[in-house]
Amino acid sequence: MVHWTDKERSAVRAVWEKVDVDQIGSEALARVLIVYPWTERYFGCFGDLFTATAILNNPKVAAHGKVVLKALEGAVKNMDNIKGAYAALSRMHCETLKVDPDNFKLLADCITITVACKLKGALSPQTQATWQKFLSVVVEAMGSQYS
Ligand code: HNI
Repeated sequence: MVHWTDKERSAVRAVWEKVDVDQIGSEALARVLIVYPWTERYFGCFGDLFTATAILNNPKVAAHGKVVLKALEGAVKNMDNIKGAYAALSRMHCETLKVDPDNFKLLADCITITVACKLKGALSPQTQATWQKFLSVVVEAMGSQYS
């Protein structure tokens, strides 16, 4: 089981409190689709994803980005059992959506970059380290039901 110090718990909470879920979610998902274009294959019903501009202005990308980031709240609130909190979501991504689990890390990196663009100097290297530790546990949990 992952061990969290009190300092790490409060660092994760502090970043989360500064995150505007709607904005960061939309921007992070758009970033994944632009930087790693092969991820578009999972979003065939989202309409026009042909250019970066189209992705950035696509309302379905924006809406889904919010849904994904809102799901992170479950991890922030269950830091001692992220795997349990994400078991059903992991199974769904594996069995129904058939998302390659390598993509979870790509999304996590895009979330960190989007958060960093917003927080700027407020995201110290130490806070970034803790935030990335947190997201790596999320990535592992999202991959936990793949066999
Ligand atoms: Ni993901 C649906 C959370 C990574 C492709 N995804 C969801 C839903 C949540 C969610 C919540 C909605 C579930 C429901 O309807 O019951 N996704 C997460 C989280 C991560 C993640 C927390 C990683 C941190 N998803 C990814 C990645 C991809 C992905 C990396 C593909 C590259 N997700 C999808 C697709 C759907 C989806 C596709 C269904 C979308 C739709 O509306 O049809």
